[in-house]
Amino acid sequence: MTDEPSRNERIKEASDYLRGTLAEGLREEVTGAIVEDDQQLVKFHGMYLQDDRDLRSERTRKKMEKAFSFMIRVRIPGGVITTAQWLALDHVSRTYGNNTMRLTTRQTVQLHGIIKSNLKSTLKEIDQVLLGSIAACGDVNRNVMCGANPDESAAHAEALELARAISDHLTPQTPAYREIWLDGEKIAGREEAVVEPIYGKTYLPRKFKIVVAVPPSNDVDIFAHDLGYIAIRDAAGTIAGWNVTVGGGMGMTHGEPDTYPRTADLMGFCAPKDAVAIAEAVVTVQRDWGNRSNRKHARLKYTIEDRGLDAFRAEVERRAGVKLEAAKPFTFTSTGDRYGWSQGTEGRGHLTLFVENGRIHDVAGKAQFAALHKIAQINEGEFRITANQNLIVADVPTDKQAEVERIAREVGLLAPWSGLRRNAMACVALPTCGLALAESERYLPDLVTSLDKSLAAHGLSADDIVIRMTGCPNGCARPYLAEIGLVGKGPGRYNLYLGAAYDGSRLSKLYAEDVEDAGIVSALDPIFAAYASEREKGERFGDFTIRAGFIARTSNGADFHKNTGAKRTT
Ligand code: SRM
Ligand code: SF4
Repeated sequence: MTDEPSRNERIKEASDYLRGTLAEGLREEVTGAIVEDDQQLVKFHGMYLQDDRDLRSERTRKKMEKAFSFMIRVRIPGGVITTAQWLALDHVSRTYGNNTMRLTTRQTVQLHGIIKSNLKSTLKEIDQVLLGSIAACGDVNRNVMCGANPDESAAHAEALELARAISDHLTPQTPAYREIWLDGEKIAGREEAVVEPIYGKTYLPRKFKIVVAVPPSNDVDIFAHDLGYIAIRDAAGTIAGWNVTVGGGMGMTHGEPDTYPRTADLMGFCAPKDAVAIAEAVVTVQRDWGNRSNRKHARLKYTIEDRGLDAFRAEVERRAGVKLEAAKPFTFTSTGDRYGWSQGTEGRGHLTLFVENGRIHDVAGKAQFAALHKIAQINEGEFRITANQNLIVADVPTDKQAEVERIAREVGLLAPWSGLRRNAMACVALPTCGLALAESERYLPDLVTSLDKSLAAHGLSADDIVIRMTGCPNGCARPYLAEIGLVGKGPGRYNLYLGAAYDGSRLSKLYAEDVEDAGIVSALDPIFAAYASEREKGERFGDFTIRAGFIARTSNGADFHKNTGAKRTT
């Protein structure tokens, strides 16, 4: 392995703080695409060049260029968006996009299908409601997540404040976004220390993800992220400080065992006043210590594996000028959302809706896009996007609650009864994701219907079991933290993972390889049967699969690929 900087490092270095030739490429009318180096840079501006993979072979046959368009990912710290902002995104999706909005596993909205010539108009409209897409993707800190748990209103407010403060502090400072997309004046020739005081010219070695969790809910899946904060409350219920976690991540590559998912380590406890300084220090240590030659080994999780947690903590403490205390006790109970109404403050209510795999569109009998448009008009408050791709209509006054509920119910946005579907999540995959090896979002709903039949036969329909699917091993729906994880291997084929913890604290392990549709149901059916008859009181499905001998326990990342222990087959 060479220590030469990777190609992406050279692109960043030469980009003049993320400008590259994007402005020129936008003016180029002979193609709907942009040049290769700019395809990497545009990610830092929150966009991906994609093509409709359903149309690829037809267009190749007709000797046409691929059906190129862009995906724009908006930056929404904590997933909290005003209904006015929602309506603006709704409008740009209908005007420039593909008439859908996609809630993501990082509490943001993605708009797909925007052609090159409409990018600037789209981003200008988004800017008018004080939203943007800078750093929603790329080698920088991404959208900062915050537990959406509607039952914890007071703590949620403090957690959201921290998420927003960290997000603001770590937003890239380059004027490139404003110049290119919003026709801002070109500001050139400033010193690096002024342009990007935290990131410098080459930004981070890889993407970086931060979350804030409010126990007992682990709805943000804190252990899947580079950096996390767990709210620790005092006797009065206010936040006394934060446990800090580092080194989580999901991505891996099939057949490459030195790539693996990893759950974050607890690094210590910090006072509220030090939380942002700790974030900056963690980011700059990773900036300087992270691997810049091999992008498959460039996430913080590998830096921590390579250098050790103690050395990493010492360097963070030195840079932040803060001595971390020992982590405080906390308990997480689940990673799921709490559907239905929750009581807010001042008589207002929060309604958590079920949005299957985060896809909001109007299909026959289920005009969910239109319904949410109506709800956003009625409720002049906020929407909160959850890390499970769902939506909370927040702060609904008493006199509007019945109407909001009626509209949501009519289009199937209230939570389904099946415990599996309530806890299901799938990544986007085909047709837009260029990395997908198999279907995910378009397939999981049908698979859940088949699995529900099997669960019903064993009397398990109402049991909460977490299932997640991705179209490739990158892990965008965090499948290795699901009690049932399905990861695309090739068209119609999936690897089946079992044994993760319901509270999101333990990874799963590979149970069966290359399984197809009916094979998934027949692999799981005997395990459901055994769970129904042998489980102990309150025992979760993931824990049961380990105790009953179906799968070995994974202790952490490096252990993920080791298949230790006997496997019970029926
Ligand atoms: Fe992701 C790449 C979609 C959350 C790990 N992810 C992609 C791309 C951009 C494909 C690409 O690079 O060309 C996908 C675009 C699909 C499309 O057509 O829209 C994509 N990721 C998504 C979303 C939309 C999935 C979803 O269904 O909601 C999520 C958007 C999050 C956001 O709003 O910011 C999304 N991605 C995640 C998560 C989960 C999370 O962040 O909590 C992970 C695992 C956690 C982690 O980062 O370790 C994740 N995405 C990846 C990876 C693997 C990274 C790695 O360390 O190996 C890639 C590929 C890469 O970076 O090379 C990737
Ligand atoms: Fe695409 Fe793979 Fe992410 Fe799914 S997990 S959205 S297939 S990159």
